[in-house]
Amino acid sequence: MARKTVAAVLVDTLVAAGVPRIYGLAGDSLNAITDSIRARETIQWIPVRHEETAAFAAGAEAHLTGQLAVCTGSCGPGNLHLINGLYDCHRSRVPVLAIAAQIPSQEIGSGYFQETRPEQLFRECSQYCESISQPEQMPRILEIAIRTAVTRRGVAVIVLPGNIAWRAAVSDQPRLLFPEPTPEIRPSDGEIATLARMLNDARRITILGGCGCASAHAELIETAGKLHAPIVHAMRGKEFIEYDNPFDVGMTGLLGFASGYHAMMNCDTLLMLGTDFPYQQFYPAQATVIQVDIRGEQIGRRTKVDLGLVGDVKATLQALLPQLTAKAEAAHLEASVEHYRKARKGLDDLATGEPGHTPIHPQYVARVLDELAAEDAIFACDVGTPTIWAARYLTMNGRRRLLGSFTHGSMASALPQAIGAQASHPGRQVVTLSGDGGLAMLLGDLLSLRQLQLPVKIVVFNNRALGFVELEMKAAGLLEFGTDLQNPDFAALATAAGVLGLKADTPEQVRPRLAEALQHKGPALVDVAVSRQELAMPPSLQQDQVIGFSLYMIKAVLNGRGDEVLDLAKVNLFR
Ligand SMILES: Cc1cc2nc3c(=O)[nH]c(=O)nc-3n(C[C@H](O)[C@H](O)[C@H](O)COP(=O)(O)OP(=O)(O)OC[C@H]3O[C@@H](n4cnc5c(N)ncnc54)[C@H](O)[C@@H]3O)c2cc1C
Ligand SMILES: Cc1ncc(C[n+]2csc(CCOP(=O)(O)OP(=O)(O)O)c2C)c(N)n1
Repeated sequence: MARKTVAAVLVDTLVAAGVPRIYGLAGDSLNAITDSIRARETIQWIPVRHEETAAFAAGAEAHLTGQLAVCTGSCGPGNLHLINGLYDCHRSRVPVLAIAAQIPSQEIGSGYFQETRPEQLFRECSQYCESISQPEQMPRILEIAIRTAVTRRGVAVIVLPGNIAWRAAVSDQPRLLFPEPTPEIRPSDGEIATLARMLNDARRITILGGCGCASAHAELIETAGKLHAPIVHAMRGKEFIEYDNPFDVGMTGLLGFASGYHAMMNCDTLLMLGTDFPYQQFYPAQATVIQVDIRGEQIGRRTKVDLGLVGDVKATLQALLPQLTAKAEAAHLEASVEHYRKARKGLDDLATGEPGHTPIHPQYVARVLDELAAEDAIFACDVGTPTIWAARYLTMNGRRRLLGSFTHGSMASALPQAIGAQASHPGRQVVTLSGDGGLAMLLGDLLSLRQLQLPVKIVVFNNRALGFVELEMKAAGLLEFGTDLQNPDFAALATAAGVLGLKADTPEQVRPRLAEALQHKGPALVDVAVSRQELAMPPSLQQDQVIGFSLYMIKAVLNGRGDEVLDLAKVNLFR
């Protein structure tokens, strides 16, 4: 019997590791791999129009499932296109394997057609990045790559020359077929006792939770209940923390709620659980800070820390809870929750759509979408103002999910992430909140929705501008420049691409068009004409108050309400 090729062993190893599909774009140097996929029914090839889409899609799948997802690109420009999506996966710490095909091995070093150095290019956005230069390395190098991606939660890249992929393999089967290890990681007993003592002695505790709380909802709520602690969340924690949470006081940060900001600033002890919330200015200067993170190297990156503990949030809280004394006083919690109620109402009041009043408030679009979307919808929002609307108006319930390029902060993530979400979750409703700039950036993959029969719903917040950048320019006192977008009729464009294309130009059209799109069996796009200058500067503020205070201005402006400006200025600038 003929020996298997290296590519066949590669594909068999991925199948044995439970990989159901590979996102990519075919090319000569990938032929051995795509040919092996073609011959198998246990793994699917998902063709996209741009390799960046493949990487974002794999990242979305990995985030939603927690399992390894795979993308690939052909040699030179093909795999180079993966890089921005892979950076996003790397920064979001999702287990993704990228297969970077390489030029024929005998040509490496000669400046050959399409020659690049993937093992150097991808090193910075990966946990592991190695080349396979001879058949003897397969499947061992691939298995090390898989184990690294899974255990270190990140990107692994293998570089494989097309000619080596066609060679006869030496070993013909995967070697690592053990179940996924699930160790429990928590601080030592002595550290837990110290943590309990510090929390029992504190008076005004605020919890800042992030996506490290993903599997610890019950423990988090019980801890907050005992400590009478308001819970602020960082953006990537929203989907795991906000729901069924009587202690929720919203998000902090530039896009956050004033209540989240104040709950952090007014505490005497801040308990950070599974978060790497990046903005130093939003941490309290005087409070005692305790940080729990599964990775020791994350501790103390953003603020000074008085107690740093390495552990999984769930396991740590489980060990801690029996040692906590329930607090009697709840003034800090009550004030924070009341502030949140007011902040929430303030934002809800902005999300109106009076008939005949154009242009449409984007907040209204997001609120109606939130109402109409399925209880288990998967949302993907673009970087730009759609991030703001998603953070403020999408209600999480423990079943809904939220995807975005939150840490890498790349435009154009929503459509490709939606492709990965829909491919890996065929029965689920997948909806994007797309910027007009973001959608245009990877527009080619609109075509993939029809080709792959993925019923993704795209909602375009069409403000005819790079709106978020305009806002930043305004806040910095600059004149807007280079932010105009001359857009096509996105609905007509969608129709031409075989996608149901709808338009909403007035507030009264928003609900019926969104409903029609969500009910449509196939892919659909709703082009909504939203206002460009939604977050106007407050009229009561004089120019001289603004100069030099751009951070606080942007914070206040992004908070959505002018009246927050003076409030925040008082607290932050003049103390
Ligand atoms: C335009 C734009 C504006 C933004 N504005 C804001 C804003 O105003 N406010 C905001 O909050 N964010 C904002 N973000 C997002 C922000 O950049 C960060 O990505 C986000 O705040 C990080 O959330 P996180 O701490 O939950 O996740 P991460 O940064 O991913 O941190 C999670 C941490 O948890 C640890 N961890 C993982 N699993 C566990 C576990 N089981 N147990 C213990 N630890 C664990 C990890 O090691 C990591 O340190 C914005 C993003 C964009 C694109
Ligand atoms: C790839 C990339 N390029 C540029 C930026 C800088 N940037 C951040 S938001 C934004 C504007 C996004 O515009 P659009 O998608 O139209 O959304 P809007 O803010 O107008 O709603 C830009 C240019 C970025 N984050 N990523």
